[in-house]
Amino acid sequence: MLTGLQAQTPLTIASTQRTVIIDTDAGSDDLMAIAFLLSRPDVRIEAVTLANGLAHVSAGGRNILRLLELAGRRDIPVYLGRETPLSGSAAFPAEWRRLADELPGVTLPKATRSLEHAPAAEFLAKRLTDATQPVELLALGPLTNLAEAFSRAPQVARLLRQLVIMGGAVRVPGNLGDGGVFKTDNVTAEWNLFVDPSAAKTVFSSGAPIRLVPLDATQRVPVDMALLERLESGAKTPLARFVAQVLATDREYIRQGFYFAWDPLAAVALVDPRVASFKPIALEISDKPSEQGRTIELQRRRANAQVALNATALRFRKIFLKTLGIE
Ligand code: AGV
Ligand code: CA
Repeated sequence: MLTGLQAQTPLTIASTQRTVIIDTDAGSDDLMAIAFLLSRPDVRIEAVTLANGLAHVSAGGRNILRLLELAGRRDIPVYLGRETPLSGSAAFPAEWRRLADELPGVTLPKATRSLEHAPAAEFLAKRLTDATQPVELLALGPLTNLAEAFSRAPQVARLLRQLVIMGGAVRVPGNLGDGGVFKTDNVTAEWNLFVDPSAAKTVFSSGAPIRLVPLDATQRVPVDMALLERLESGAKTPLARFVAQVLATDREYIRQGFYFAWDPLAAVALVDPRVASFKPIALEISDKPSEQGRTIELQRRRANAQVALNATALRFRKIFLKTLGIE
């Protein structure tokens, strides 16, 4: 039975729908975040851009095309970014990249269309210049494409309605050593900002209205076996079944306690910031080799980001599962 509110939804969609561009490195939790946003009637995804990170951009782009095919959204264009960071040669572990490229055990339809020809940064710089159509940006991987777009057209950063970023570790340790896969002495950086620290520097000094979802918040929202099992048994829609399958590719990390709702939490925070508590903070990105990509808190400086220092796992699960139609 429809409640009064649900019955009215079609009337309210047009006026309250937000326009979002997603920049992603197409890891398993990126795909969960995108499936979540594809399931929200209050969100209009305008485009997806691929950043070099977990997946290689071309493999990630193909996977996104297939996810959009599954969702019946062949109208959303997909653009590829460059294949390397703006500087340095940091990269995610090869095994993680293979999982993201190949998505073993995930069934998706074939794509019936192609990627766009324009590079991601060119599309972003052009699109964001149009101030009459304000847009929100959700960044789920290294910030390479955004930095490139902001360097091409510096004015566009301030034209953004909101820039939600998953990345950084402000008052908690970094996650480069999680699971012992990557050997490093850097205990302060988070992966996304570590992979392209100069891009992160550019974005954090761009003047964009940043809402940051760092490890401080995501570490409060672990994905455990119970959540995976609930998704596996409760999924009734194609997108929910996809989320269960894609999450299962990381079953081992979930079992070991190294898997968090990183990008899904950022996606939920974009539509409902009450899932976390945000505080204005002035942040700078370190490029010292021993702490490359670290988010450093500056005192007595004007805040350049609203930073989530906490999050509510219960609220996250409720919104995420409900949107995917899981009781
Ligand atoms: O640091 C968080 C970022 C998120 O954007 N990623 C995963 C999310 O896409 C890196 C990461 C940390 N631990 C990982 C990661 C793991 N065990 N497997 C894959 N990626
Ligand atoms: Ca990601």
